Amino acid sequence: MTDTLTPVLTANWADERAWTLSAYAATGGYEALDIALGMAPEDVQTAVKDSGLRGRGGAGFPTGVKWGFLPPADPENPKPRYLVVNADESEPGTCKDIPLMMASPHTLVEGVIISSYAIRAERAFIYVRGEVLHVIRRLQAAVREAYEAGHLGTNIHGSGYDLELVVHAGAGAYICGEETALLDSLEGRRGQPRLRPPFPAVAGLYASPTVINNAESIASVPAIVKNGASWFAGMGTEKSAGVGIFSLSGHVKKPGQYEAPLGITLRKLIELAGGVREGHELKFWTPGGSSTPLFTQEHLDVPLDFEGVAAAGSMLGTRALQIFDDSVCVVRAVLRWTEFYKHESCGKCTPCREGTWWLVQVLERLEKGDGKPEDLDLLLDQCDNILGRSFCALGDGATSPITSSIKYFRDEYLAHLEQGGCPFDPAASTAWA
Ligand code: L3W
Ligand code: SF4
Repeated sequence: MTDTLTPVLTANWADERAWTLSAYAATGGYEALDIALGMAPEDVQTAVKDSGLRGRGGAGFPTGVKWGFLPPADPENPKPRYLVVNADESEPGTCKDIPLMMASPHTLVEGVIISSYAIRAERAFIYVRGEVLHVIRRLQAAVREAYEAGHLGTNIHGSGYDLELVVHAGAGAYICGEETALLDSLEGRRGQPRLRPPFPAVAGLYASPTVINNAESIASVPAIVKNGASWFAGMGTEKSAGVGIFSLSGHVKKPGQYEAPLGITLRKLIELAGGVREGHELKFWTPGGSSTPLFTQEHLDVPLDFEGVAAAGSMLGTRALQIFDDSVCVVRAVLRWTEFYKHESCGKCTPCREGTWWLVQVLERLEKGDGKPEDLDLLLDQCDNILGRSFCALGDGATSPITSSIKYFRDEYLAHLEQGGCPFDPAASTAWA
């Protein structure tokens, strides 16, 4: 594992015209498509599988393995196959797919074409969150350019392969980033999670076999095809191959996206980001967005790969590294996240719909100075009634910041009780929000 930056997806972001087809083509764009179209679809699948690429949307499921779950075509009951890109980026702190699509939309479009070819899909969708109008426009422009250049449509590059690609704007609900809620939304219904199994690979969009992958996962495919599976597998760690975009936000001097091999540490990333802001120390951070248990100073050297983070008690998630220094009240930060989960709960299941409401009530009264001695136990009990009892990962995720913050900062919760409210200077404490 090397711990230096390795720009692959971010290589051309400094070029302010990198989003145009001409700039993309000038740096070898769409050459991977030619290579892929010269291969059998199964061989492209094998290359992605051998590369070790794992889903970049949070769960880290092996991409090539997921593609392999599509059932074989049934001549008795022919069904279309779909590729759906989950670009509904909305996990708090996660800010990698949006800059990727803004800076280099053709990387994603080329990834969509190659991946669709690999799974023999003739229709693909990019589902983008509706609030990011600038991203939607940029993607639509890129798709238009790709059609005009013959990279999309019928008989792509004279190969006989046809693909239609639609950019679809969601309506701004966090739950639509959950893959089955996304599919419901794409079908025109209110986005709520479906029971799995069947997984989308078997019965997804319009009940047809569907591969759904995160935007960064699909955008990684052209470089894998071009440079080879072993090139990608040779970076990162044995089980968490390749490079990924780490998003640093909050109290670092140079927040932004840092593309590095999986397995890099936060200590190194903070160094690259210029350090924690002057006069302060790191207090806590999220390894993969607010749905992943918090880490502290003691986790600075945890390797940021799927196994390393799990062994230390959290999840790599979306590599959304939100950095909080010692000016921040952890109870207040956790309350803000919990308000988010309460607001975004889709309401389908009781533990999450009712539980997130109750969590906010208790955290709010602690922060305001109306807490009761039994509130810490009550919070943990509420979390216990949500975790593992919710219909989807949103409910589980809502408990992560609470249980982990009580584990590492119990004294700070107790100080709220003893001092009749937040012991922090509210101005400093809210500086990050
Ligand atoms: C066929 C099987 N397919 C699993 C597929 C499944 C899915 C993928 C992973 O949640 C997590 C969540 C967030 N046959 C299969 C199968 N699959 N078994 O593999 O599935 P799963 O259930 O492990 O995860 P998920 O439902 O995709 C993702 C966490 O990531 N997260 C991310 C949040 C990110 C955003 C965002 O803004 N982008 O919301 C952060 O931690 O909480 O735990 O495709 O179909 N037998
Ligand atoms: Fe909806 Fe929350 Fe239940 Fe998920 S856990 S189905 S978001 S109510």
